[in-house]
Amino acid sequence: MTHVVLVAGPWLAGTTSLVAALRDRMPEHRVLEAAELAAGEAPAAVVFVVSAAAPLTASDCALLDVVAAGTDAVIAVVSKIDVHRTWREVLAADQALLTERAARYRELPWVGVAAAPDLGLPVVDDLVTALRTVLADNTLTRRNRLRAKENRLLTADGAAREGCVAALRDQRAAVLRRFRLDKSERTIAMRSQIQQARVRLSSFARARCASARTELQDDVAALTRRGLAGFTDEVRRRAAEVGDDVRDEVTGHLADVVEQLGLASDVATPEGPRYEVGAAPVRSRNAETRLMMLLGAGFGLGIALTITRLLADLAPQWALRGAIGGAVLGLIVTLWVVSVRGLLRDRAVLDRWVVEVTAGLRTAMEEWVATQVLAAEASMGRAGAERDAVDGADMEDAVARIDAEIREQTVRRARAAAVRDRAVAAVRAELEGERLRLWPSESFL
Ligand SMILES: Nc1nc2c(ncn2[C@@H]2O[C@H](COP(=O)(O)OP(=O)(O)OP(=O)(O)O)[C@@H](O)[C@H]2O)c(=O)[nH]1
Ligand SMILES: [Mg+2]
Repeated sequence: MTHVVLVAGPWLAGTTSLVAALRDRMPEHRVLEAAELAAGEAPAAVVFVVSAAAPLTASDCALLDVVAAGTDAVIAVVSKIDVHRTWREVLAADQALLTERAARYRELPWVGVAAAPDLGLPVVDDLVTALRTVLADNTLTRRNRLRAKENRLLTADGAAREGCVAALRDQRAAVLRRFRLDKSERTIAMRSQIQQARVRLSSFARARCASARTELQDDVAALTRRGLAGFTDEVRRRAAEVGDDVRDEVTGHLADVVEQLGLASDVATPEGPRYEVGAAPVRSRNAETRLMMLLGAGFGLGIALTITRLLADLAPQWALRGAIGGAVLGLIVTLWVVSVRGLLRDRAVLDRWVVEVTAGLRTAMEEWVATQVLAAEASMGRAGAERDAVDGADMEDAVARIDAEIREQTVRRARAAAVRDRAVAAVRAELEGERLRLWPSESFL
């Protein structure tokens, strides 16, 4: 009967060489390396190869556990005995190590081989003999089946539940991580939005004040004497307009930010910023005005005299009328010069005043914007904290649910483990029975 023999061992143990040698000597069986074993295919016997160069390491033992998990017939092999003269000591040390590890390894048959010696033919006779004995044993199939069953009992159920608990733990960690991440992401987003709003809104306020100043200066440049009286009201109206615009922009933008951040905070529409514009400076009748009048009068007198003299020379019969006309014209010119000069002076005064007023307006607007942004920040901070609290409660609920499930799984696992232990004990008892039949004097499970 053809059996599948698995040859496995740690790195560079000499597995491939031994497989070649065994295939040569036992063509009636399929000798495979671990990688050649089809999924789900169970070997009838396992040859575990370790080099005679050094004793087994912990990872080598773990490898043996894995390859021998579903097969009861295992033969341990120390390889390269042609070059390692101390192979018997190494074999004894390995044997002692495995005896410590598990009861089932206590009676493991050990042989030394040299599958690819530097000189001469392969030395695998002992192994071939041992393998043939093991494979010829009529309890082999049953023992392997029982060992596989024990392995399934030990791993399948436990692995499934372990997987389930591990998934729950992952889920729990993910919930916590998401909450922390969301929270810090939101905090960062809020800070950045508030900073942007601060910059944007104060620059809007500045720009709006600058445009108001330009407009008012244009108005001043075109101001007539009649318009002078109403100019203060015009400036007040414009200042109020600027205040309204700034308020609309600020409330609109802050509401957008609140919406973008998905906060429940309602930034209440505030009272718009108000800036008290004082009365325009009155025209003062000071020395400058008097000087202006004097100069105007001089200019007018000059014109009057010139006209009078001109007419007296050219048409003496018109001299009297010319003198009267000249005097009238001189008077008119005097009044005109004085009034125009006065208007220009008033405009210059008002221009300076407009600059002062808009500078004050700008400061007031900037202060108001800063206060609003600060208030909005505080209110959003509160709303954010409330939302975090709600999210935190949700997160705690989710974590508590997962914890409860983990507890439930653990209890279920403990119950299943108890059931499984009884089943494994039964399988082991059966296996021991088989072995006692094979080697009546020993008991070693
Ligand atoms: N002297 C001597 N060298 C051997 C013997 N068996 C294998 N070697 C040498 O040990 C090295 C590894 O042999 P492999 O058979 O490839 O070992 P392996 O376990 O398949 O190695 P990996 O697949 O690479 O892990 C090679 O250089 C072999 O020539 C032996 O019995 N005696
Ligand atoms: Mg190999």
